[in-house]
Amino acid sequence: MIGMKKRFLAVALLLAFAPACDSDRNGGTSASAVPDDPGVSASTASDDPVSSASAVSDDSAVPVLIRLEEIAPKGTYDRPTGLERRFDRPDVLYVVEQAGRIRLLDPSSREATPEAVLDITDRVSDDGNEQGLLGLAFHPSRPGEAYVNYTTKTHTVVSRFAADPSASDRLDPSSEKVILTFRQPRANHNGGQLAFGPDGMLYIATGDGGGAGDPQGNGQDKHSLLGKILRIDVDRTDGELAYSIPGDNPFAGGGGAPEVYAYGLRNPWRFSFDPATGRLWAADVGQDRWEEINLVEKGGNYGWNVREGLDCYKPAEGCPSDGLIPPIHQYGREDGVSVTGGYVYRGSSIPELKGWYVFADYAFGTIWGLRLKGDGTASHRVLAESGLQITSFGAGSDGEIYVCAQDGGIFRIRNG
Ligand SMILES: [Ca+2]
Repeated sequence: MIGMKKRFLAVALLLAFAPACDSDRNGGTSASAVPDDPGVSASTASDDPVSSASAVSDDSAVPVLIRLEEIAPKGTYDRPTGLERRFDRPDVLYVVEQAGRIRLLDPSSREATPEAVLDITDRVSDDGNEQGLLGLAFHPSRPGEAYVNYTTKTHTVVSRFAADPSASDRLDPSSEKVILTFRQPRANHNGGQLAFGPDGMLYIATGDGGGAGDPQGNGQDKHSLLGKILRIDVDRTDGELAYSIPGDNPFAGGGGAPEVYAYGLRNPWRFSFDPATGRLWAADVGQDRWEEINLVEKGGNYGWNVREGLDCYKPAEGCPSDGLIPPIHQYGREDGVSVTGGYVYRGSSIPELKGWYVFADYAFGTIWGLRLKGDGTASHRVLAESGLQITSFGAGSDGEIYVCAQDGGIFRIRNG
């Protein structure tokens, strides 16, 4: 556990990294650790079979260190931003490329130029560092149906593509149906993750719209779609909408945008559902100090831009805490500058890692494991220093976790 003394060091590092904070999705942060605050409610923690089964008070049951098995060498993919799967094709994966392509990944055959499943580079803008094709989710029961999240120069677009009738492995670029689109005031902080939850709803991560410190206050604005995790039902339309609002969304009856599921987020860069517990884990990239891991609950307010991690942000002192859910974990500038969220490990090749949430720092390349303890707090440890710029993770149908590197390499986490 990192001590508070490191915060002094973090101040110096903060100065070094500060100019980068607003120009990319990197935010920064300093020190550590498990908060004294009630990070997660006891009821949330107690229904986790993993944490309750391993309710130990120390970290003696920590997993072994891991190694990264190269599945595709660098240069195979073009700036991957995600790695997804569809339920009817358990043996292959789909790599999302920032410029606007989706390519197959067959771990059993190392193709130098993997087949393109979809190419929408004609409508995706990746001019900005954080723009591009940022998310993909296949429908959980109609596998030929894909949902993507990308940016144009001015907007986020969430749309659906159908299978190519002449080649069911491919998606038909002419079949695009825009589901939801909204303006992005700046090029950065676009979120972009898509995932279907255990409830069959489509969850969408959006950033705060960019600009240092969330100048428009989007994170706390319940009526804005920015700085949120949204939840929509794509199986039903509603009047002009290409989707419908789940009846139990927090603001389905008013008080905010009905699509909002959770708010107070800055730039949630990758979220995932733990298939064993249904929990939604989200990493939120920090501004100047703290990178966060959050357990996201319906209607939850994760604090930005009132707070950055556990600290006050606006106002800098005396900020309120009522109703704000602190991160389950945060780390600071001496440990990294931009968190990349991952997955809870549910594979079988590393038994000691089962139930641990695996995540990384994009710039430092450190990969951590974090688990909930019986008391609802979290403990974490370094699993590997990868030396990679880790843009995203992915989980195979077997629960094994994959790593996407900025240089186009793909790796699988293996027992060290
Ligand atoms: Ca927060």
